[in-house]
Amino acid sequence: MEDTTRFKRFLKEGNLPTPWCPGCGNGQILKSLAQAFEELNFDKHQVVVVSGIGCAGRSAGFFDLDSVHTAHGRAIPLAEGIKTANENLKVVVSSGDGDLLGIGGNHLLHATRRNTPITIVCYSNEIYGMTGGQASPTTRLNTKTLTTPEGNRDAPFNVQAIIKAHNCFYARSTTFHLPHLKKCVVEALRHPGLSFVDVITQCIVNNGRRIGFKDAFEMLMYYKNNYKINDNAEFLKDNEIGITRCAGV
Ligand SMILES: Cc1ncc(C[n+]2csc(CCOP(=O)(O)OP(=O)(O)O)c2C)c(N)n1
Ligand SMILES: [Mg+2]
Repeated sequence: MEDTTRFKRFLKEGNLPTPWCPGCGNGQILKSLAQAFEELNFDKHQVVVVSGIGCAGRSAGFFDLDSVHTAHGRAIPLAEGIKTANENLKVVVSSGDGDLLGIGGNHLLHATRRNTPITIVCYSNEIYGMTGGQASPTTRLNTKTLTTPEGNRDAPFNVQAIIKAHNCFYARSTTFHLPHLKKCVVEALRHPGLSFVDVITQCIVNNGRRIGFKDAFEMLMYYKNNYKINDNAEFLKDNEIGITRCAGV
């Protein structure tokens, strides 16, 4: 019988529980990453995980691998440096939307331009979670946050368009669609160039409650009902999750 617990070899179980709030989706993403490493039968010495700052930024410390918890917004250039120094490593960035698209946004642009062969997993809770729920680059239009009490007036970043502008790999999933999320990470890790997995995840404490969700379960049910899987699209619609096609790869 298949041993479904083998993914745990990639995690520091002794450090659990994580500091994340009850109901937070980050643990599911952490687990999906470890499961994807296991599915690809990675050697522990072959993988490095890099995080920036924020709730999601704490994720690197829970991997029983070489990992770095670096400065805010600097996970991508650090990962590129590691990859440049040792191209045999699988270098995975595991960090938040604010970290990767806000403060580190410029690095993301240039990493896609270079198509550096790293995998970036973005914990997209649509706010700056750790600091209390300020608007982030992924906050939706008209959404109330700590810094936009009357609703966000700015449209969110079109992350997909940015990644695909340089023909890098883009996939999107949610913390409700766990088998799909793992599949996205596995395919991203198999991709020969830069790959980006956009994971929509619930922050009930600093986002969900403010926008009317009673608990994390309601947010997950919203993901279930709102998102349809499309794994064969050139470009995903707003209500779709999936693995997009990459020309020539
Ligand atoms: C240079 C710098 N600026 C600001 C901060 C404050 N800060 C800490 S965490 C954080 C938000 C991180 O948001 P995100 O990357 O979305 O992660 P989340 O907490 O939502 O998982 C900010 C602004 C910091 N630590 N360093
Ligand atoms: Mg965030």
